[in-house]
Amino acid sequence: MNPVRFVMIGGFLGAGKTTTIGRLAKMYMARGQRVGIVTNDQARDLVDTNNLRSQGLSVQEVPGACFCCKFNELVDRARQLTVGEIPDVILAEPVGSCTDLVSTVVLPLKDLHKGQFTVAPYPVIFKPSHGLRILRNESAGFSPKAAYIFRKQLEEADAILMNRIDELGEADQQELLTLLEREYPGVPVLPVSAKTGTGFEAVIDLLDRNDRFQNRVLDIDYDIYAEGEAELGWLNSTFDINSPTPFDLDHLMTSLIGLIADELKVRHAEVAHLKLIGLEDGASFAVANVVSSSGPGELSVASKAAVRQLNLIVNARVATDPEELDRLVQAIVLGECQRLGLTVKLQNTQFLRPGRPTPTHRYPASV
Ligand SMILES: Nc1nc2c(ncn2[C@@H]2O[C@H](COP(=O)(O)OP(=O)(O)O)[C@@H](O)[C@H]2O)c(=O)[nH]1
Ligand SMILES: [Mg+2]
Repeated sequence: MNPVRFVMIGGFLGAGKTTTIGRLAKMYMARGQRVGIVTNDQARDLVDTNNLRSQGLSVQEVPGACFCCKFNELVDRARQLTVGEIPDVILAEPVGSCTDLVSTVVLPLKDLHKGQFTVAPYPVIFKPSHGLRILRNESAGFSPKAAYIFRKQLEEADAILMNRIDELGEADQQELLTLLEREYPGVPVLPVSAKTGTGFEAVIDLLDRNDRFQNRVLDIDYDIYAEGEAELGWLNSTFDINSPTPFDLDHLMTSLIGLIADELKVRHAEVAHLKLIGLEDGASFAVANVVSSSGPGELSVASKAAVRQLNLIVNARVATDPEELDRLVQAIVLGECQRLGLTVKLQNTQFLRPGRPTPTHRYPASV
């Protein structure tokens, strides 16, 4: 068996990793390659997994902690994708608040599993909404400890994908290029839009390269990293929604994301990423996102469907107490469904402050 290409796409919460992975998967498939995907977060029922599976992609999930702390499970999941039809490429999405991934994932994979995988260069997606403020040394809405993670992620990148250029003005793009060049000298910056596909030929070319990469082992303070992680409360809730008559799925998703985002704004709780997926039994689905408190909620995947039954999943990372976040989300979902005459039942909810990362391996230098 030929080694499988392992492509990990890094970047902060809400930077555009899942959108990028969906797009890359289709590009690889268009050139005749088979693709498998591994997603990762603190628990099960991930919006991203459901989103990518709903696009017809083959996805395995590593829940419970980040790839670095679940390295063996990452390798197992990647191997599971090779049962049956062996993929040519595995696309992996780490948790958006995780860093030090070169040392804890890329280098161990290259060293311990070199017969099975060849590891592509490691690109990190730059998120302009928080990133512009962080690079200008302004407050991004959360503490400097979470901003520390944001900076460290970029510091270990083989290339920086400057995302959302579809909505960045010329002046902001220029300023960002200057700031990134100053902060991360010598690191290639690729302007892209995961939404429109602009710049993605260059991303594929980069990922195909086999020259010497993955040398950027971080000098990192795990105390600050752990405190930054813990600052961003984590919530995962699922609801069953039913109605005797069909209701407009996109309308419900748009109103829920708006209501939750507005309430968080009132409480000055900065959103790193808030995402909802509404799934009708194996048929229609819609996805809604908010990626910062300064931006609007958006329906990123519209279903254009009227449904009677819905499984709603809410995943959130917000700079606030996770228990309060849980109460707030439940109150809004229950209240809005009641207002619309829908029956709603909470299926499952989990909330936490992520604990200190304890990587399975940590390689101090390039292998
Ligand atoms: N306008 C625009 N929106 C984008 C782009 N890339 C991602 N998004 C949106 O940003 C949000 C978060 O994207 P996602 O891929 O889930 O981010 P992740 O948390 O890094 O996986 C979604 O609403 C996407 O539709 C882009 O290039 N342009
Ligand atoms: Mg994602």
